[in-house]
Amino acid sequence: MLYDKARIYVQAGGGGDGCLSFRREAHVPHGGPDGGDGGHGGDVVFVCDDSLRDLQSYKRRAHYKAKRASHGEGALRHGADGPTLEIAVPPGTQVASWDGSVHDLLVPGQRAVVARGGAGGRGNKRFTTSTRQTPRLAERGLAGEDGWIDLRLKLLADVGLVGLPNAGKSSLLARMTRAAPKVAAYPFTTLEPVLGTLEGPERQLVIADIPGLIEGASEGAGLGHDFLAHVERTRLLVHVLDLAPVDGSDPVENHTTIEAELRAHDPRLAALPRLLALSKADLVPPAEAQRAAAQWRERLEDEIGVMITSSATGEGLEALSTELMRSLPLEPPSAASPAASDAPLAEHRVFRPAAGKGFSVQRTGERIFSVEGRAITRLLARHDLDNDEALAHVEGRLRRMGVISALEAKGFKPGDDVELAGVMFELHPG
Ligand SMILES: Nc1nc2c(ncn2[C@@H]2O[C@H](COP(=O)(O)OP(=O)(O)OP(=O)(O)O)[C@@H](O)[C@H]2O)c(=O)[nH]1
Ligand SMILES: [Mg+2]
Repeated sequence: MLYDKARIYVQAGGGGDGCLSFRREAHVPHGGPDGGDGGHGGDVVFVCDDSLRDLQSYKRRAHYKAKRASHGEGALRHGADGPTLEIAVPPGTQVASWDGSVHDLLVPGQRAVVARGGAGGRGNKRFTTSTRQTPRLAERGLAGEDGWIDLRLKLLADVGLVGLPNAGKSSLLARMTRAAPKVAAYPFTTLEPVLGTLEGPERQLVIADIPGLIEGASEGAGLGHDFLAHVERTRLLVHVLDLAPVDGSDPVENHTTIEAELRAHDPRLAALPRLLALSKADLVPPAEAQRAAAQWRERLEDEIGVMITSSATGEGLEALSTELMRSLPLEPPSAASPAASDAPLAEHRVFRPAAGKGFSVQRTGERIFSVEGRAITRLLARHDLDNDEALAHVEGRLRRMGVISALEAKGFKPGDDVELAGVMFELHPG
């Protein structure tokens, strides 16, 4: 079973608290503040690891937490940063974060930071000013970012085999490579993608065999839809078309069905170069196979290579291999594939803007106000509000941020209740 999807919860480490401390030495009468800063919390980072094949390990465990940082200490000792938590995923994994950002991890070693550790709090030494020589406040560390991550593995293959169920895709893969996919005389034999390696004289190509597609596959019918993602990153598709379907269906209609499903799934898939492999040629007289091939060449206006193949006799398989090697120029699979090129690599992706500065003020009742915003939340999270000096500092910050004047503009009077990021205060700005 190929585990190609997982959903996990990640949490970056919290920042360490800043330290409130004063120097004490026998022969120094008035020791100054010497509280060190807290460390930075550990980030959560996904790392592309080619020793992994699928997302199996993430089925069993869903929560991943980076360690928090150490707190600052006296004598200006800063807390140690929390270690980065690395989560290894196989090449081809797409990491979709709760905030909407998407990272494609294709190349071993490639990294994507998905959750940043919380900033450390500043120690009291940093709050020394000309008028405040003995600051009795220090900041608390901030919480790390957290949220749900959707992991989706999209196999990295050079060539994808597509076609109706029973068309002979797996038989082709089995004949051309050392892969041993299940082959049987009924539709939907293949239940999950299988990769095989085609050995060329100078290099190898990876071929992906996916479950058969049926009409409506792109909307979820049959098995194929989920697996179309696995051919998204190929550079060429081989459309396998049964020359003599046992169910008596018309190959022309069958061809149209598959092409329409590819388009409906993703226009980029439909835009991939294509070869048409007319399969099971041994089941029809050679002249008939030749005639069919000529008709297909005419129908496709020579835009797509048409080959006659038989996995039973081996006819045309050598030619197909040669054609695949010829039409796929040497380059690493996937990274530069047309289907994947729209999505920038993770390392080029800008993460997200730093803390917003904005806040909003509202009057919520008679002499009651509320102030919200990311900066407000961070400010409050940083301070111990039972500490008078810290509270005075917070009020000073609110004033400098323009929060107090915004409150006054809404009719605020000293002593009124103000809900700051969910906590109620009776505010007496000095
Ligand atoms: N005579 C003959 N039979 C073939 C050939 N290729 C495949 N078959 C038969 O066709 C049936 C289906 O072949 P598969 O390779 O399993 O087809 P598939 O496209 O992988 O089918 P799904 O996995 O169900 O989508 C099997 O019974 C094969 O033995 C061929 O070249 N000649
Ligand atoms: Mg199959």
